[in-house]
Amino acid sequence: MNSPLLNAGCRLGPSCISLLSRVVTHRTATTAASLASSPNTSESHTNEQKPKLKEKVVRTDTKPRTSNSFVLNLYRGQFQPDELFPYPNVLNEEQKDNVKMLIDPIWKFFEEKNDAAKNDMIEKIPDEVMNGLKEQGVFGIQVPVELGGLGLTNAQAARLIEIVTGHDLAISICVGAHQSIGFKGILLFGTDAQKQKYLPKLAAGEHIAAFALTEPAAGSDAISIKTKAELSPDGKHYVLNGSKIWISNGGIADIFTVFAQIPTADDKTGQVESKMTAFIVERKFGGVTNGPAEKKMGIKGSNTTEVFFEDCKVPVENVLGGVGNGFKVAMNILNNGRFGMVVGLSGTMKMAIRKSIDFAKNRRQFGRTIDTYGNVQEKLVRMAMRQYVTESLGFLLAQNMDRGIPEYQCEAAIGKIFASESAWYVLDEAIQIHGGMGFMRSSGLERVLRDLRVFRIFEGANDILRLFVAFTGLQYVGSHLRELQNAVKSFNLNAIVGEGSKRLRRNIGMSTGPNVNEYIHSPLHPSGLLLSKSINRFGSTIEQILMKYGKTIRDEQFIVHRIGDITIDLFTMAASLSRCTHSFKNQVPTAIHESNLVRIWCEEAYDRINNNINLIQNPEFIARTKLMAQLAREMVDKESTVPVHPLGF
Ligand code: MYA
Repeated sequence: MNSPLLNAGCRLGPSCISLLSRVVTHRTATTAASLASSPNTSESHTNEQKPKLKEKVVRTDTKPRTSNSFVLNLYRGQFQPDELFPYPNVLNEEQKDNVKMLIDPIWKFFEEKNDAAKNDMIEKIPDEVMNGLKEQGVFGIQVPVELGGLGLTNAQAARLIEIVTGHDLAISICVGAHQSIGFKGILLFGTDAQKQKYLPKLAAGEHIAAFALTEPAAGSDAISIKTKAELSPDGKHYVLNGSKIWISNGGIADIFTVFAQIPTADDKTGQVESKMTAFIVERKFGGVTNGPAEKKMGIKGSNTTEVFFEDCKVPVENVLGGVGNGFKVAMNILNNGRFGMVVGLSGTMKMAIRKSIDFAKNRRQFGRTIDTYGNVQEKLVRMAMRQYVTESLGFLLAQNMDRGIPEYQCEAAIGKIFASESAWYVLDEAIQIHGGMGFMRSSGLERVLRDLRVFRIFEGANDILRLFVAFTGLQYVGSHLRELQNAVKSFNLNAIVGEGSKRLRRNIGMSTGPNVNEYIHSPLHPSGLLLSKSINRFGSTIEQILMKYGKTIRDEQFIVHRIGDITIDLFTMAASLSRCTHSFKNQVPTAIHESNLVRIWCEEAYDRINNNINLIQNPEFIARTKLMAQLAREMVDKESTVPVHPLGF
């Protein structure tokens, strides 16, 4: 009999499943909430012990991990609707009115009082603009009202961030580095005393904050920072020494969230371990200096500098989130702030689309306005699709965070990747539609393109985040494969039927996948079916990949990167279908237009997914990846391109 379970057993046997289960580690989701509830745990990783992205250790945990994360469950070929359907709608009328009241004055302020082109030219945000933004409350959007902020929820904040970022990316970075990451740690993990002490002045913009993680030798590999914090002999303060680079607001900040290693000797072995820890550091503690403002490609109005700590004394009560929790504090701050980038860049895209439409409607060539040509029409629609999907992702994320969904790190990472790549695409196309005009400074588009370049690099480089999403998903599957292995050993029928029958359906080609269309409005069913088929195929592909590569999958970045791409396509299909279903159900007047954007998006995403799955299963592609690795080595050895010049000299 061709039972899929027996199949798996026959081909590989339970011991092979055991091998699979050892491929991937069991990753425990760490949420802001769980960290906040145990602020003083001293569990830590030393630099030496810490597994790196490229060399994961294998754990022996046997309990399967459960999660409602939509993205994680895709890796099991499952459609987990809880966090996606229906599309959340968290704001009540009063909350909506509160934000609406803020939008107009902020919009007016940007139109009348700020000149983004001038800020770019002088490489500074003028004091009067900074002061105007402070008066509008823009520096304390999410600080509770009783501590002097606007007290907005994530969804409310998202609506404002969209407007700020749509007008001026450099200002958005200044304001975002201040609150999205600079003092976010105090909001998330601060003790009451820390909140009372720091938040009122930060919310008023009287103090500016910065987030100091990156170091010369620790960019994407954030865990290997070298800045040291040593406890003083009287145990009253830590002495901080080290330097940080590319710190947004570094030259203007009064308060820093700084990450440093605390060397700690083990009582028994005497071995020194480093405990990465977050600290709230005031510039006025002394020993804090900064370098000159960096000369950058874009976001020039925002201030970026090196920051140096030299024997800076930080009181022990300024430890943030507990000794040894620094890495998780950093990751949770970044996860929590990412929705801002997603919605903000949606605002940027909208601005560029409006400009492009205005231009195309008025520009006549060959006797017609250019908006009537298919070339331009395709560009406009592709730009609008990307903006729609980004907006759907951003407001899904922000509202899910408001709903208290605890685990959203993969969804946030996908949002960041998708938004930054889409905004780059949209601005590039906007310039193309404008032709020569787009290349001129006066169009205002070349500045935005320059500003946008860094968004694919900072706050987690997209290449690294793609791997992060894929490895997190693979690890999640690993824990369930272990469950299957245990079920085989103990003949647990329920588990076997659960996992096994899915495989059976797949193997005999019966199932078209999970019943996605139950959750989707009927005009969207053809797209729902594509999503359903894709999830099903993805789940079985992940299984096959794990069976084929075992633990060596960690070294297969050519493949893992594409698994990341497939995940992004699946999640964007689902998020846009969810939002559009919401639009139909709520009789939103643009629902039909939205459904047509979503239809094209889903059909094309489906093709990309199949293409990527075919690639990673294709031996010829695998051979090409080996060839590419070899060619890259030859180039690196030669320190240049390899071919001899066609003229021979
Ligand atoms: S700030 C600098 C940004 N820097 C980075 O983002 C660093 C990127 N690096 C990383 O994210 C990590 O090092 C990676 C970890 C992912 C590479 N959530 O074994 P591991 C847990 C929750 O995978 P590694 C800037 O640019 C993981 O589960 N947990 O670690 C500012 C594991 O836990 P456990 C996570 O191989 C720009 C443990 O950590 C996450 O070393 C200015 C170890 O993990 C996660 N994400 O690689 C922007 N990751 O041990 C301004 C890992 O329990 C803002 N873990 O299994 C602009 C905003 C605009 C808005 C405007 C507002 C107005």
